[in-house]
Amino acid sequence: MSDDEIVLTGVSARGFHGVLDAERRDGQTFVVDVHLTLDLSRAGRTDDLSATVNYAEVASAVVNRVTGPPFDLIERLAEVIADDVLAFPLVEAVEVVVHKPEAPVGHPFTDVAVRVRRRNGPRTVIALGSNLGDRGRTLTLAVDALRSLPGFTVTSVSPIVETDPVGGPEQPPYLNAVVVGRTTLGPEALLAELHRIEAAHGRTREVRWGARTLDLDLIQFGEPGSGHEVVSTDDALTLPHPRAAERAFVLVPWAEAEPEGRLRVGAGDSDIRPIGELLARLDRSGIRPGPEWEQW
Ligand code: A4P
Ligand code: MG
Repeated sequence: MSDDEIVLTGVSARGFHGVLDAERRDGQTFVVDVHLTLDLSRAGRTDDLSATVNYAEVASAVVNRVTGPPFDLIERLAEVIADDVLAFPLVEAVEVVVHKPEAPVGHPFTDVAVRVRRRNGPRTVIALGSNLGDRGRTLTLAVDALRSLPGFTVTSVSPIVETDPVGGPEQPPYLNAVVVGRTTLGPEALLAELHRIEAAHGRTREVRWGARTLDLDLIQFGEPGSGHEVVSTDDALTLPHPRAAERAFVLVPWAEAEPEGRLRVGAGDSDIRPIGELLARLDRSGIRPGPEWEQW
């Protein structure tokens, strides 16, 4: 992890967090400090804003959370701010301190605060598919579930595409999408969470069709070629997903979510290919724009 930091302290705004009625009614001042860990050497060399994180945007994200829907606990407020900050590109880790200097403590005091430190884990690509039920709604709920999954930070969501079914028995067209995120969960734990989300959102009476209202596939775990990459031939979890490279319904939305994405197609270093290159060989005629995402 880098030794460099951006330090933003004393961001203050009025919020309505707390368990007491008076706190919810009257609000109070919250003060937030954020330490972002990221490699600043490229920004230092190039003087280019895109090589770093814009701290004004971080401050806006903090203020949006402080002034946004109220939580009971500042622990929760700190957690969601940490999640938001980890979603900025380049951020490796974050420390968030939320101060509540007007808290109802019942005694003279100067300040009370919580401090959380969170790290960004390996980059992970998840493909979503649905061809039964209210497909767009199901995909939206699945992305919602990923956004609120502890240990998983969504960094990019593709548009939805509608796709002709590939393989299997005759079945209706799919809606597909791709979510790119970072996770501190291990690959097996993440797959178990994906199965839980499928079960919670995907299993209704349509089971008789033998198809699923929601399919969540783990396409890639860890940046290929990096120390985080997981390669596995285990049937219970094959990584990268063995059929991803041939599937336009995965690669088209992935390329929209992460144009610079790369996928391993074999064991060697030269087998890590830009997804754009893989896509160029595929027939995309069965892929068309899908509906907009429903409101989050
Ligand atoms: N499994 C192993 N590796 C993985 C992985 N990387 N990600 C195991 C997810 N699961 C993995 O999967 C069966 C088992 O695969 C799991 O228990 C898991 O431990 P499943 O999701 O229960 O079953 P499935 O999805 O019906 O089977 P399968 O073989 O994964 O099907 P696919 O390949 O996902 O294909 N056409 C279009 N246009 N769009 C689609 O989304 N999807 C499919 C399903 C077919 N045609 C499609 C689409
Ligand atoms: Mg599957």
